[in-house]
Amino acid sequence: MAADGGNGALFEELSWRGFVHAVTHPELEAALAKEKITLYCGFDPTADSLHIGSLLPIMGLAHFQRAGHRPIALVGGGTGLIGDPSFKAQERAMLTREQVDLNAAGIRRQLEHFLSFEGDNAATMVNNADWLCALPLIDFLRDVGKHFSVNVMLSRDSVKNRLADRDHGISFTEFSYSLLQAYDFMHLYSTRECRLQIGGSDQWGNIVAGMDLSRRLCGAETYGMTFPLVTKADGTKFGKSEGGNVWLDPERTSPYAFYQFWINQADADTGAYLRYFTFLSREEIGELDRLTREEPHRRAAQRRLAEEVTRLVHGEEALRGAQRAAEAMFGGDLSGLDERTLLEIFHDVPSTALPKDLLGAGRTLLDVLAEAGVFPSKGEGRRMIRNGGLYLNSRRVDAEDAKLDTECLLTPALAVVRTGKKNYHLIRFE
Ligand code: 383
Repeated sequence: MAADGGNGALFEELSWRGFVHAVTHPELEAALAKEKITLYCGFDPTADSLHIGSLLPIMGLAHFQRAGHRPIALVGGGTGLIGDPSFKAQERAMLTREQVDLNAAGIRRQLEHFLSFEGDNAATMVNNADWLCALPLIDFLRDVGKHFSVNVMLSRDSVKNRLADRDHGISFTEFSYSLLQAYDFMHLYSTRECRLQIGGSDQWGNIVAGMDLSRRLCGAETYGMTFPLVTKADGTKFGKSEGGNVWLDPERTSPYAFYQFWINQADADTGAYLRYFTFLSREEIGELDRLTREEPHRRAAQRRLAEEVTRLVHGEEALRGAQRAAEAMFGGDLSGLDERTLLEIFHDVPSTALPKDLLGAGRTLLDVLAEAGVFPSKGEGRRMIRNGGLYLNSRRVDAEDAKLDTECLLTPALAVVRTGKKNYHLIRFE
């Protein structure tokens, strides 16, 4: 379904959601209402996964597609070999071709999740290595380079710091980056009639360079639109959690950690993030904003945000797993959670490593747990069992003489002990 109901209100919708940082032409709004256009956004394969910093432009592409426009997702297999210096404090480490290819494949798979590659306005995926890597140097310098003024390039905000600071200067390699991105826009215009490039506000200079080149070489009028940098009300950097970047790859950031990241957002940020990172309607978001104002302690908006974004990025099943893991801390069912998720949930509870051969050696659970320091004494442990206060893997332990065997394990190497309502202790068999 079109996000704008098909009535040409896409631009208004994007503005309401806070997506519009700058546009090159005020006429873009009318152009988008009048016709269906092709647009693109590029992602460089600097790692084998995207992180949530890329989520806003991805949502942007998806909004355009829902409104009937044709999105192109560009993977920078060529530009990734060079490295975009925009607003970067220092020269990037050069990646090998093999690494860039591997990364590009990973990113491509992720981008495929968010767009539809079928129907009238099917999305396409391109890799700029396909045309950039084949450019002949002399022709490039003559035909493309001639249209770039080094004077203008030196005045760009995006490289200012690098020019001022000799210790962190800029190589010719990185300095030439914006010519390559400019070439892409011109190439996509001439081969696919692509008329608009979108990107984060850090991409303004590169986008404008591409429009300029398309005008000079093809006589084309193209557009640019940038999104804001996502910020947090408390001034700290958005998109980092304890472990660093929040990645879209479930191997790098588990769906549970991903879900928790969104659950933990501050009240002051949640409304903006619902607009940015979900497709919920204005009515739904308005209602969630009201709940944040009137009963913030329930965190209904954070919960909905976490639910929507986790479903979008990881799918329904992973969302259920993350929600169950989140409940596990409060006495919920632990069965079916994998070892990695369990270690994440219980990363700050006391844990004891025991030798694997203790399992099935005829020792009682009570003995072993007392030795592991789960209770102060065996007597205390006994009392706990009698009072129904000892749980193993979320099941109550009723027998004082219960034996320690493989039945006591939750995963091949883990058992989770709970005493009382929420005192956890992790037992790792090694
Ligand atoms: C390469 C070739 C093009 C068009 C764009 C590119 C990539 C661009 C870039 N983008 C960032 C990246 O890849 O470096 N030169 O990490 C980020 N983007 C998007 C968005 C953002 C930008 O992928 O602001 C955040 O995610 O534009 O920093 O022909």
